[in-house]
Amino acid sequence: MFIDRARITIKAGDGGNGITSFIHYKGIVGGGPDGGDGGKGGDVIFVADKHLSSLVDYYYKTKYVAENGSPGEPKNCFGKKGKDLVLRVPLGTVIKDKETGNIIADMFTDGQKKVVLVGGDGGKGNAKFANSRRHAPHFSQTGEKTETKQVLLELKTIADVGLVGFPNVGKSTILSKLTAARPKIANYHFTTLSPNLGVCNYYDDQFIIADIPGLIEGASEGQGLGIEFLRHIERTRMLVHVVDVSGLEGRDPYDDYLKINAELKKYGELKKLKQIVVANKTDVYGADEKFVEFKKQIGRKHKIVPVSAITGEGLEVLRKTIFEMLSTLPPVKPLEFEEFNYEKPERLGWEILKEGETYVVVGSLVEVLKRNVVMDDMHSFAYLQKVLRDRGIIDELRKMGANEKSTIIIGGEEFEFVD
Ligand SMILES: Nc1nc2c(ncn2[C@@H]2O[C@H](COP(=O)(O)OP(=O)(O)OP(=O)(O)O)[C@@H](O)[C@H]2O)c(=O)[nH]1
Ligand SMILES: [Mg+2]
Repeated sequence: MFIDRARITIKAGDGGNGITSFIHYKGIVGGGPDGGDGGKGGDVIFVADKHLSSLVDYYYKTKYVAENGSPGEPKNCFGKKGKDLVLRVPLGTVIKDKETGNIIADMFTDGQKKVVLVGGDGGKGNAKFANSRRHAPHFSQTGEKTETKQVLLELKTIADVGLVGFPNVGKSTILSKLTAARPKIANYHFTTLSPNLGVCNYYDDQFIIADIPGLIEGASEGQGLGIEFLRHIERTRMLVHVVDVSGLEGRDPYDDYLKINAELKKYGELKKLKQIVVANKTDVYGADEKFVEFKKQIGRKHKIVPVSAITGEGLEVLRKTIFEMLSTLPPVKPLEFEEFNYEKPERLGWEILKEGETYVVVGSLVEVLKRNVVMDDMHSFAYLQKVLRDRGIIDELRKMGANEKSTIIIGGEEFEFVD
């Protein structure tokens, strides 16, 4: 199954908790704190891999969680770091934040790496909280918790040349003759159901050709399979527009040519691409006359190359014509976008919510305090008061009218306001 879009849930590992522990040897009483820090959680990293061609793995499995860091250990031992989670995606995969649609990365070159989510920091063990006044801290910090995110993966094939045309005109046959690709070929419409890529050699050079399902009138509005796949030729450098000049299907080549171009124009981006028109199936009886007329109708609008994909006639001219046009065009470029990165939650922000005489302090600072402070430890509580003072929270409470009768709630604990 060809899957070129997926929505997955990812989460970096949580940081491991720091622990509270004291040196404990036979015969030693009241040893100092020796609780180690927790390990950092694993990151979620995307890597572009040229050996992959679809996002099918992400269709079947949609939840990806990196390993958590391990808790710290006594004797000042650090907890183990959580393993990073590496997600491999085909070249051309665009990673977007589901919520905002912002682009996080365009996985354009083989081996390209992008750390999309960073693992949580490990919490500090109680050994880290000891100082000259606080010899035996009975508290340690819990590890940083990470958030779950949803990302969209969208494959936008990277190729130099896109093959377009009505169904059954011989696009896949041409690909199979110019490259080593072996797409399915058959005498009915919509044989090709997903893009095929092939590498075409031209002396020492190479270029990549993408064959997509046939387009029909209304493709740009969603008719047939078209719209799903036009995306795959959006970032090609030029198009090879294949037209059947045999008249085998009773259609008029020039009419087909106009219709396909009208669809490309409606799709937007594609109309800017240069194109070579290929008049295919010239081996069929009567095709010669049709070709002469078709060529007249096209005039000087586009270069036109007559070929028979079946007999191979004209294919070397086509190869050369494509190469010559490509050498005048700029290389395929990654998307231009403002890179979006998930921020770690702002660690020290706060806000005071007031309801009657109750003041609730919220924000990430509170989360950090909750992790750092053990309310019934005297030293720890003194630390809390100091932070509240230093961060201007006490001043702000006063400004908002807090007094002895007020209740202050911080991280679920109630306090009286003592100025
Ligand atoms: N006589 C003749 N038949 C051809 C030629 N090229 C392709 N065909 C035949 O046309 C039919 C369609 O060829 P495909 O290559 O599958 O066409 P396609 O454009 O990829 O078709 P879809 O994938 O359905 O859009 C097959 O039966 C081919 O053998 C040609 O040059 N001459
Ligand atoms: Mg085909």
